[in-house]
Amino acid sequence: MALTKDDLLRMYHEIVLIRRFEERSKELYVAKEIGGVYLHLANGQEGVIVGSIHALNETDHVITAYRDHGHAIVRGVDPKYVMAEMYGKATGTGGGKGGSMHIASGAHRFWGGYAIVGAHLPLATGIALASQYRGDNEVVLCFIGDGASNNGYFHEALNMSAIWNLPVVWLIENNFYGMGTSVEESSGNPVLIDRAKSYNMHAFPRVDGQNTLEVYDVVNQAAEYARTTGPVLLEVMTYRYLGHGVSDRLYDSETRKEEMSRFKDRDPIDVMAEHIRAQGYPDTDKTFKRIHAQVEEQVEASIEFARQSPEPTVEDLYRHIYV
Ligand SMILES: Cc1ncc(C[n+]2csc(CCOP(=O)(O)OP(=O)(O)O)c2C)c(N)n1
Ligand SMILES: [Mg+2]
Repeated sequence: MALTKDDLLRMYHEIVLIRRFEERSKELYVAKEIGGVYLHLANGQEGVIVGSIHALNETDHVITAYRDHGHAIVRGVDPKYVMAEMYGKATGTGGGKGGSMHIASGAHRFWGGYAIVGAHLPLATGIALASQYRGDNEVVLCFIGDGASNNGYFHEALNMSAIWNLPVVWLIENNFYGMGTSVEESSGNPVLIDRAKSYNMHAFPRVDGQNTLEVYDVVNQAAEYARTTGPVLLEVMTYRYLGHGVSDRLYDSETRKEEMSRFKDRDPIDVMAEHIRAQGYPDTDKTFKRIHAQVEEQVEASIEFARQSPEPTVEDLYRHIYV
């Protein structure tokens, strides 16, 4: 499907929004306004989130790990509810009980936000099985860290999806590291896309994650394949500009400096801006300026909303539990 001018500007807006939302979250976490043992940001990886989720239908499903703020926002959750969740407030997506790693919204078919590495992969298989069983033609987009691809869940979930021809797009977000361990150090074969062969699963060549539109295009094809034929594996190459979590330092070896500058030279915001400029729309720079100003307002409003929101009550502690 060809993207319109509005689509392109909306994607640009979302990339900038996630970047700014997370930059401000980092400041608020360091200032201890946002609590929790971890805060994982996707700085540098926004193009993967925006490009892939835009390729889905509204009725499709998204599930991911703990680096999850952007996924919720692109799925349509108002950033203020994401921010309120990070503040542990009653107005947050999980009533303040989940925090940063557990953003979810069933209404948006965004199923979270999981902290146990790889544990959401079997859930993706289950969501896809339900879709197939009901015959409602919905696809599941499941994000997988490169580190998570070495976890047992990966094998079990992908294998089952292959056996049952389930409608899943398995998307490995290869940001080169799981915490501080590189893919080369942790993987017998560091070309992760090769794993599709183990399951006789369809795969596409590696995707450039800094190019939002390339991600969009490939996920579009992959979702179509999943909808009509069966599961598919993607490996999207990207890079995180910060440490694993906000409290972790980034080891500044020569290798990392080289990788970082190579990826920062092709930052997803710049690559998208260049693409939009190349369309020759009138007043593009003015439009960008307006978008950045809107983002600033949106992010500050979300912080204000979170600050003003009530804390969960003691009674809330007893809600949404089994026993
Ligand atoms: C089962 C399990 N083992 C270990 C951890 C600790 N841990 C948290 S994140 C992480 C790295 C995962 O890396 P990756 O899958 O590449 O995702 P990224 O952080 O790069 O997005 C590890 C080992 C965990 N949460 N769960
Ligand atoms: Mg990783």
